[in-house]
Amino acid sequence: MGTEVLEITQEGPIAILTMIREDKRNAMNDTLLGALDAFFSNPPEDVRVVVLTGRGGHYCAGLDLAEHVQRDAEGTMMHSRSWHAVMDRIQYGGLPVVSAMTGAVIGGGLELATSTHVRIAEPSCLFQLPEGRRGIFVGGGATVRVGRILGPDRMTEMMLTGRTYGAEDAVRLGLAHYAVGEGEALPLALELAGKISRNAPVSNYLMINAIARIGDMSRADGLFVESLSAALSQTTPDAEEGLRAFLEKRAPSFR
Ligand code: 1HE
Repeated sequence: MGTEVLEITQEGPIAILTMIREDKRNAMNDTLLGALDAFFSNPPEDVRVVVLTGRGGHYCAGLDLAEHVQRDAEGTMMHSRSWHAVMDRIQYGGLPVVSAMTGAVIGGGLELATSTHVRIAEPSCLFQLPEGRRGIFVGGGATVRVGRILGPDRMTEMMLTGRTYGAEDAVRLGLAHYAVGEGEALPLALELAGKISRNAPVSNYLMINAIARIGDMSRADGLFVESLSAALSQTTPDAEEGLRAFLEKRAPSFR
């Protein structure tokens, strides 16, 4: 499985997607974006969780700047919208995604990371939004995703100064959830992906869809959608199995 820019392997219910443009620090060109889109548009049926990582010591160095300069305004807008579509598919497509990050998590790389649900950072990680230094602006969803994690004020300062955050800062700020030692991101990602894969699929679906969407709603609307989500999950056969398994002191067996 996979393409020349994205290696795809599978270990049981876990798909491992590795970006392999290492000579370009995994910069995101249209081919790589298309390969991610193709996977998340039509994932194998037996995949429950995805681990996303980059080869060569870097997660993703952002937009491939060599391709960017060739677009006019209309083309750039459409290109930005195509990023939004892919990042939305990753965030809301239904599969939990765990990012194992090293090195550059820069620009579009941070936009990609923040569309994934669990983020693990090694000491080499560099979190940066250097668009101002390149004379451009973010276009892959950062104002919404990074802005909501950091808050607009801190994101503005991050972009204005072009500062770099490391792994520990990233955890403190919410850009990552775990800071681990060198070489430990992928093993932890696989361990967490295993745990996530053993949850009921509908529960996972609601966690990655309902919570983020409720964050965009008023309090009253959010509480209403929470009740609907509870009704949906608690009336499935998996809920019956999950509750019975707990009472019978055994591991649940979900669909
Ligand atoms: C690239 C890219 C790229 C590396 N597009 N080619 N992103 C950036 O502004 C980040 C730009 N990159 C860097 O700051 C550095 O490359 C790194 C910190 C990631 C790595 O440094 P280093 O010293 O290990 O590698 P290098 O020598 O700088 O780069 C190695 C090669 O990768 C080199 O190509 P080569 O042909 O000379 O070997 C670089 O040109 C190439 N490379 N990064 C194209 N990004 C939807 S809007 C999103 C807007 C953005 O993402 S803006 C942020 C873009």
